[in-house]
Amino acid sequence: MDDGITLEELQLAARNHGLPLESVREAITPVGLHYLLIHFDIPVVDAGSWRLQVGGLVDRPLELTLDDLRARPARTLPVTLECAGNGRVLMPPRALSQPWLTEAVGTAEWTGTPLAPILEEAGLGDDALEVVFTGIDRGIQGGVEHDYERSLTLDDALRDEVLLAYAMNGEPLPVQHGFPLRVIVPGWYGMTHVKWLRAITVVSEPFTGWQQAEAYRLHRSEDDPGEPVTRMLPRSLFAPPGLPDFFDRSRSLAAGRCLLEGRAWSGFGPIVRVEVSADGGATWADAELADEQPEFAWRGWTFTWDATPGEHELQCRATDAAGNGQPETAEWNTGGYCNNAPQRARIVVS
Ligand SMILES: Nc1nc2c(c(=O)[nH]1)N[C@H]1C(S)=C(S)[C@@H](COP(=O)(O)O)O[C@H]1N2
Ligand SMILES: [Mo]
Repeated sequence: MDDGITLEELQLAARNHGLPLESVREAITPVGLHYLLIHFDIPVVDAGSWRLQVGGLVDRPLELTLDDLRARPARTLPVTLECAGNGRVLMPPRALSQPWLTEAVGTAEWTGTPLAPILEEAGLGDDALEVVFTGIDRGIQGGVEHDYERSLTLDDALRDEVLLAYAMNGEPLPVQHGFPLRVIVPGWYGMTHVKWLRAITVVSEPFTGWQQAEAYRLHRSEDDPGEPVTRMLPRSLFAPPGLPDFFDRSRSLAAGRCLLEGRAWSGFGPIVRVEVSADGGATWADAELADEQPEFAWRGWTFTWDATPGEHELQCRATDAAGNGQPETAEWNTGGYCNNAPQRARIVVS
């Protein structure tokens, strides 16, 4: 960390919490432990009068109630969501925003109805290029007042796994996670999964709203246009072993065999390898991967560590089937996005 956290960052951190790292032990994150990121205010929505508008370049605009959506074919998928700003504080000089360390992640079972058949029913116009998702929430960021809105290309929006989700872990969406409806775009960083959805609009030009064109791009300097942030890079986390210190979260552990438990994910395909280092990244050894990995959720792994007396820095790193790994240092960018450098934990063994 380069310098002290500001009051503004603390204010954001007190609203938006991460996954307690010990919860990495659970394949499905309990609702209250899933990370949260809310740019503006949580809107209060009356489900009875709420409607989803499907419009823009379509032949037949639709207006759907929550009951209409629930009556359509349903699909439940475990999906790992991670904020694109995860790791931001560990990428100096840090961008002033939500000051995440490594825990802006969670995996829930999202239930909803596939988006593609709804777009087909509405009938896509010939000039259709992108689909814009608009949330009810509105605020100011970068000096610009706007609704929270993001777009996907038609190809991405029409993928089978893209859902309009009304339930999380078998319960109606909690208000903080987007009640009554949100988009789930498996494999993509969190900003894509628009909460409190009110409109889906088909457009013929690339969408240039603030959250699309200004935020979530990898600018290497202020005037670098940069590439858009899209799918999640590989990352892995472990539940820090031993006893935690309340104040600095360091760990004390008795010498001997210690079972490390973790999970790893990537938006570019299954995880094929996880490695652990107990000497600050000097040497690495392979962890054992769980037999199965859901297509869009993290993969469990374990590692038996022979903990010897002394002070150790534990790290883990994952590789996906596309060959992407976790770099020792991720490439800096002005927003502090996509920092998938390995998690580190200080352990004192005695
Ligand atoms: N409408 C709306 N959708 C939103 C956001 C928001 O502020 N407003 N935050 C986005 C970001 S940046 C992330 S990381 C995820 C967080 O989802 P969660 O709070 O359910 O974990 O929601 C995304 N969808
Ligand atoms: Mo995010």
